[in-house]
Amino acid sequence: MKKKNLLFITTDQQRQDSMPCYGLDFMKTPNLDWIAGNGMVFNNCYVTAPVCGPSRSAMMCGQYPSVVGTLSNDTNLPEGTPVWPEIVGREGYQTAAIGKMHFTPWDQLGGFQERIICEDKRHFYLPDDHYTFLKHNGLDRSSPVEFPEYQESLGAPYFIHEKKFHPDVFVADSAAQWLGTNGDEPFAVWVSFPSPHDPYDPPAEMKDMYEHCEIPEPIQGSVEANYMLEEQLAFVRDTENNSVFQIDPTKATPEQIRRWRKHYYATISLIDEGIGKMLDVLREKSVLEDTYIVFTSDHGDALGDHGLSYKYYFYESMVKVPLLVYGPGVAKGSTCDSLVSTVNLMPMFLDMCEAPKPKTVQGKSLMALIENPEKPINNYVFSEFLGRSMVYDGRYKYVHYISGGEELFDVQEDPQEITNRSKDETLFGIKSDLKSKLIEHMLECQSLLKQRTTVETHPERKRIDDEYKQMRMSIPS
Ligand SMILES: [Ca+2]
Repeated sequence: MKKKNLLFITTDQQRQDSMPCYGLDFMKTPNLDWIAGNGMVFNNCYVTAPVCGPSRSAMMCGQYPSVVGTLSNDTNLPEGTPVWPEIVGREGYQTAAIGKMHFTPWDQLGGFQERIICEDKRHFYLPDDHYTFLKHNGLDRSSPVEFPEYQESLGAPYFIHEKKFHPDVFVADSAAQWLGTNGDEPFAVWVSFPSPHDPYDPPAEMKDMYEHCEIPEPIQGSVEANYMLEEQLAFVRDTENNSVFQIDPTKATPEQIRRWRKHYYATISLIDEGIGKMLDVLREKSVLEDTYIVFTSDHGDALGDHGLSYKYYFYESMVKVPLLVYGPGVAKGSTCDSLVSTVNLMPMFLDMCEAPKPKTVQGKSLMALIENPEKPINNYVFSEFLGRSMVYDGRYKYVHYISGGEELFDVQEDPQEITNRSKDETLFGIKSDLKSKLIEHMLECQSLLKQRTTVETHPERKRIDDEYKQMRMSIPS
C-alpha cells in the first residue's frame, strides 16, 4: 500500500482564539474551517516555548528546547539531532520546507531535501527566494517600518506592493506549485507562513475586511493584579530603539490595538486563501484523501492583552495555539479536549509516515489521541524560555522566573489570567505540586542533555582505566 503524505502547515504567532472553530465566528477562513470540519480540532494545544526558534526546534526533533540547547532565537539544533524530515526522507519520502523556518543559519536545509525560503517579514534584508521573486518582478523589498502608516499605527501598516507579491501569497503559490509538480511520490512537506506575525501588514485590498466586526477587546492587566507585569513590560519596551521595530507597542491606544487585531485577522484570511490553493491541487491530483494535513502555529500573540505585545511569556494568548489534524483515520468533525503539546507533533509525523522513532524523542505521539481523544497522553504541559518556565495541568498554570518571581493562575476560574495567586495560601499545596513537576521536568531535560553530550571514552583512557581495574583486582584483600 502506498504511504500516506504529510502536509504540515504552520502560521507564525497565531493565537488560538483567531478562528471560527475556536469561537471567533466572524473570521473568514473557509479552508481552515473545512480542515477543522473534516478532521479533529484540538482545544488545548500548548507550545514548548513562546518564541519562534525554540518552539520550531521542538517541532523538528520532538525534544524540549532545554534538552537541545535552543532556548532562544539564533540558536540551532546540534548537528546530528534526529529530525523528522531527515528520518522520513530516509524512508523514501520526498521532503521540502517552504516558507519561514527560522533556522540558524537561515538558509540551511535543516534535514529537508529542498527549501523554498521566505523568512521573517522583518528580516527583509535576507536574500531569500521571496526577495529573488520580487527582484525578478522589478520590485524592491524594503523594511516594513517603511510601509504606509507603520509608525502611526505602531506596527500595523499595509503591504507596500500588490497582493500577489505578499510573502504569504508567495509561500502559498510556491507550495501549490511544488505540490502540483511533486505530489506523485509520497511527500512530507512543511509549509510555513510568515504571518500573522507582526508587522500586521495585509495587502491594501484586505486591510478593511474586518472593519465592521466586533473586535475582541484586549484583556486589561494591572500592575496591582500581577506584580510580574513590570518585568514583562520592560522586555517589550526594548523594541523602540531596535532598528527592526522602531516602535514601543506598550504605548498603543485602544484604537491602535483594534487596528492591530483587524490587520492580524486579515493576514490569517490571506493565509487561508493560500491554503485553499494547496487543497485544490491535492484534490485535482486525487491525493487529498491520502494526505495528512496538520495545522498549527509556533506561539501566539498578546495583541495588547495585559498591556503586552507579541510573545515571550506564558499567558494563554501567547502559549495556546490552534491545532487541526485531517487525514486517513481521523474522525470527521471530531474534537479533542485533552492537554497536548507541540512536542507531541514530531512523533506523530513519524507515525503518519510509518517511520521509526529515534530514542531521543521526548513527546508521545498524538496518534493515540486521534484514535481515542478521551484518553489523555499528557497530565502536564511545559513551556520554556531563557530564564523562565511554565507548567500547566489543564486548570492551574505555574510560572517560575529566574528572578524568583512566580505566577499562579487558576485558568478555569480566571481564564483571562488577571489574578496572580502565587501568594494565596489556600493554593500553596497546588503551587508546591506544580513547582515539583516543573523541577522534575527540568531535571529530566538536564539528564537527557547529559546523555546527548556525553562523549565516548577515548581508547587510550579506556586502556589505562582497564589496566588499573585489573591491577586493583589482583591485589589480595
Ligand atoms: Ca514565531
